[in-house]
Amino acid sequence: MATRKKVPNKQTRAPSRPNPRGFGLPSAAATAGMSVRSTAHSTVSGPAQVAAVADGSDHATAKLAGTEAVAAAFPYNTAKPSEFGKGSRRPAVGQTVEPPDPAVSGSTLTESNASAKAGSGTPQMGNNPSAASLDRVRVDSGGRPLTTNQGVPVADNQNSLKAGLRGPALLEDFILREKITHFDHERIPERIVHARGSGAHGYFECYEPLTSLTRASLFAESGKRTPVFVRFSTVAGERGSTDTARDVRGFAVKFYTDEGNWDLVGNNIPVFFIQDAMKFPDVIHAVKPEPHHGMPQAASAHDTFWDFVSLMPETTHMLLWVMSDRAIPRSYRMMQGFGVHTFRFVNQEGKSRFVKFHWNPIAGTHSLAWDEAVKISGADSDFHRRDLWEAIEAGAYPEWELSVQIFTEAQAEEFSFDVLDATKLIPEELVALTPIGRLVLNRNPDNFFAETEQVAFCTAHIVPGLDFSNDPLLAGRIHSYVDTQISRLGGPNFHELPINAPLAQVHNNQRDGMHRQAIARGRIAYEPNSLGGGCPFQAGVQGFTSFPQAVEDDKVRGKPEKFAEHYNQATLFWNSQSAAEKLHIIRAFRFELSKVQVPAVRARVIAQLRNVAEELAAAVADGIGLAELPEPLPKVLRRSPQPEIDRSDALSLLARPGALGIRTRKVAILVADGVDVGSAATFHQALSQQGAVPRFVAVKLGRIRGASGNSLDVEASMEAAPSAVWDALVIPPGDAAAAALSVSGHAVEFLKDQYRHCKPILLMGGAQALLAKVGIPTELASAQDDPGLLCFEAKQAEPAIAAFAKALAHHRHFARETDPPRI
Ligand code: HDE
Repeated sequence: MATRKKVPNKQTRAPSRPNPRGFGLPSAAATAGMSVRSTAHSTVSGPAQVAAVADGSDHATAKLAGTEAVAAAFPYNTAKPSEFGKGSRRPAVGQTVEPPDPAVSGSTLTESNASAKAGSGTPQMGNNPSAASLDRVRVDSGGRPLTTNQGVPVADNQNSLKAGLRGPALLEDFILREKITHFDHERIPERIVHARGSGAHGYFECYEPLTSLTRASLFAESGKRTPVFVRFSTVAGERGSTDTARDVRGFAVKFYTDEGNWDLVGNNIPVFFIQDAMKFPDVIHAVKPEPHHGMPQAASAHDTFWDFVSLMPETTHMLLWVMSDRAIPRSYRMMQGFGVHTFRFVNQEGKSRFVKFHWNPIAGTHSLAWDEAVKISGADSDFHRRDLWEAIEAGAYPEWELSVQIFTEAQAEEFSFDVLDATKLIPEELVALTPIGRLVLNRNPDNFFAETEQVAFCTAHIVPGLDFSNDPLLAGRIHSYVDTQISRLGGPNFHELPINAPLAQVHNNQRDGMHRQAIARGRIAYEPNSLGGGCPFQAGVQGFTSFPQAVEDDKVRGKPEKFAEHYNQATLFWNSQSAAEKLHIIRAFRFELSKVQVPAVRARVIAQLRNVAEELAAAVADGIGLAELPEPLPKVLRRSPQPEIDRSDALSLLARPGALGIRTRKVAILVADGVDVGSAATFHQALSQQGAVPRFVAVKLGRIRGASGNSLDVEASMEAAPSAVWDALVIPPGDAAAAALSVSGHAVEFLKDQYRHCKPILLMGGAQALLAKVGIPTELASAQDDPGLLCFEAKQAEPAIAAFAKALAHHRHFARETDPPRI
């Protein structure tokens, strides 16, 4: 960046400015000097030459002389040549000079008059204080009386103002009216998609300098930490919809880098439904509640969605992912994130390589069972929001590793698919993942609305060192995100909302608009200028420069041929799933299509699936009672490109069990009067020590009396926290307790659901009798032992805990699963 030269003000000595004086009081000077002094106070015109004034003068005259000096330092625009031809590849740094006195670039000579509101009277030159930490706006009301929005203390917050105690309320009551009016306008439009979400603060830490690949400052040093705000979301549901709907999850990360904000607005699925932004409103209209009756909420299981996707074969690959367990994650902490599109890294020399971004959770990838997700929706529709919040509050900070796939244009040419097609991924077998850093979420927001609701992610927010590819879906997004904030957040100044404001300085000539916060000093709102010393000036090549990709072609509406192959990667995904995952996909299609009322639409989906895998199409057809398989959907390409691989283990959820073991897993210890309190406490303590989250659960809150006279406090009731919200179950020894639980419908259901959802179950001593009562088979359908169903004698606490921890770390025991479930 150019160093700024201060312009000496030879003509006048700028006096110090305690306050502006001398208005309209010409001294006994020469006529020329008089003319300068008088016109310095007037707006009509100016002297032919300012240089004539040499004596100590008043502030206005000094300002005029300083302005003349600054303007004279710009005899012409030095940056012009770099606008044209080859020169435009390396834009010049804008010319700037530093004014001899701050008043020269100020708005008003009165700025030195300080006040508690107007400020110190000393301008903060070159600083935008709104680009700073959230401390500047965080409010705490401790020890403060209630006030109106104008800061007037409120004497009585109970009663409106009336004419007499039983008289009519008075219009004059500005306190009541302000309170109610603000309340009336508390809501803003929800996001058109991804309305339901939860966010957290944290940081991104770079492993090693990536300077050979990118000049992005956040990747420049090992150990460098960049603050982030992350928002996870579902797509289709409205703001108050359930967390555990079958849906794609948003994974949006705002990096507050020191060269501006970068938003990586991704999903937990690496591909998308469509290839071109032109179809986005269609796919969203199809999945959202049907417009005539507003149903169903947060669900793709309805006619319009399946009608649309079965007419759009490019959706097939994504459909396989959305019908898989990826779409019902156990926790936001346990899902991957993907940038989806191909982006560019650009290094200091201007060399570019393609890049795809992957977030991999340290907690591993884990999901819910569909029946469980449905039940959680009733028990706790905030399940994912609560999980994220509580994990962070407890200090179990969620963590992901960021990896990249780096490849060249030449490599991309060779692939059987097009890297600009967002319905395709790049298998890790073709381009390996390189870990480059980690993301840690370590702070919950103070205020949901101010932070999580008002955060505005935009794919257009990128920083030097990164760039877009020509993915036509991405192109539409670059427009859409800024645009949508204007109606959602009420105008073009949403970037000034504290959560959106960058930490990097913001200086430009954009002005005005609804809810403007920044108070720009001075009269300059254009560039080039000489009157403001050229500031703010263009940064030149150190600023963001677009990668100069060569483009020469006809203007057309269309897609490259490789985009027409829609099934290879859907088949790859199917082939790469474990048996249990395949069963879940079949069941998901069966469930969704059972909700479709038009048989022709159901049949069309089967025709679509026949191009993925015959076994899948046949199983789903059987599940919906379709006796005869329809012809497969016709393909556009006569000869499909040959895929490079037909199986990729990394595409299975089981590929990433994670490194957390049993940490943060929620374990219900079911208790009733007569329980062995000592044993129950031992389990509680041992599991807590290993980082799990055990709770004593009973029919109702209160105190449970143990077999030997001691007692324990119930921590949750089965009504308030039923089986589905727990990861595992322990029933401690105690014959009387087991007998009491066996006649409780809640307890029976609890045990049955733990079993049905393939969760680890530990039954101690007499509790084993409950198996028969609930009808739980002690062996798998294959007649083998069920590794998730553990029975131990009352005194075997130690081996029982060890075996249970192992079973819990395994997460789910799908070997138990049958279709339909045995109980
Ligand atoms: Fe979005 N998307 N999207 N999207 N998207 C929005 O922006 C859009 C797409 C994603 O937590 C909206 O601020 C278009 C792909 C996330 O606040 C809107 C197209 C991916 C979020 C919008 C896409 C996403 C959004 C609505 C196709 C994964 C939530 C509110 C051309 C890579 C961000 C908003 C948050 C939100 C438009 C496709 C992810 C309307 C036009 C592909 C995670 O601007």
